Amino acid sequence: MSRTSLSRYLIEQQRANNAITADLRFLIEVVARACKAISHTVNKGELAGILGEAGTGNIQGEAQKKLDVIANDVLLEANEWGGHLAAMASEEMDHPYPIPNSYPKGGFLLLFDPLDGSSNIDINISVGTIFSVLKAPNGDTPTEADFLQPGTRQVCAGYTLYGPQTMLVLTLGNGVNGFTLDRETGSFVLTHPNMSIPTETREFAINMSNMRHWQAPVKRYVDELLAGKSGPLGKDFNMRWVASMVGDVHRILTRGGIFMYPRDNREPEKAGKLRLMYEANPMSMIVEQAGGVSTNGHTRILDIQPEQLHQRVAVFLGSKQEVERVTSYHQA
Ligand code: P6P
Repeated sequence: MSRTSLSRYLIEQQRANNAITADLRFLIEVVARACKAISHTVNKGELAGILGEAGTGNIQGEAQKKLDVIANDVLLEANEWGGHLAAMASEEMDHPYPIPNSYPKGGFLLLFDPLDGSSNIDINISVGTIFSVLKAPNGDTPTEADFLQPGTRQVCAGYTLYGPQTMLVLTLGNGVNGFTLDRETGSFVLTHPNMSIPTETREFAINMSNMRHWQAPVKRYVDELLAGKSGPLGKDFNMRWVASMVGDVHRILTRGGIFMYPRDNREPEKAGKLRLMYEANPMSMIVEQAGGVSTNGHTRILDIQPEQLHQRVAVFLGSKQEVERVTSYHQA
């Protein structure tokens, strides 16, 4: 039997479940096409002279890689003309990008981290694109304030992982499905239907080099993980850290685990390293739709009312049992 393409999956979702409108289907297909182009460019690497620094910085104060800028431009150019968006926002742009007046405007806002994990590009480790879709306000050109909607208002979220396979993982709010890019046909094909995160796990992901900067609840929890079978958790744990959130989240979606990027005392004024609007919120929607849990140590991430477009947040996400455990330690 032939596999289901992304296009067929989206048409069936629109027709059978009214899960999406024709405009949202078109938006997702345009984003998927842009991710194919990014995948092609990422795979060229130094052959195209696109590794290394761009010589510019973003609002996060981070040096931009050439591929950060290229991926951002690919997503802008692919999405600005279609008439399905009112504006876009990106980790790589200080302010939202309004759809030019020369194009029709639509009813959605698209937010993205165009190339997450870009510090891995030059060492040929997996990177990815993360995207989130919100409804746009009626009428005028959206302001930054129009983007500041809690994660529960997302109509769709997904990521594309540029790894040994290029995979697009998507949720429309009714489960999580994974599509693998078939380079011979150029189609994303449904290969991982109804992805689900096991409630329990023996694997954790955190950057251990920051241990001396953690706050007490995180130190307590990680000490218990490291204590293994003879410790209070009564089992041994393994550790992984890809340093690409997309890679760590995909592993957790595939076999369970807990991913942690807590706030720490290096920059106590910052809530954490990861960004709420285009990293934590889309990943939290995906994780919850796959049966997992995602908090900032205190509250459900999707319930957080954003105050700034590029605000940061602490992230604990993945297998329900472990995320609830470390979250409970923050209440103690
Ligand atoms: P560190 C990539 O830069 C990123 O934003 C996430 O994708 C990743 O999980 C994290 O930062 C890695 O941070 O401090 O380990 O380099």
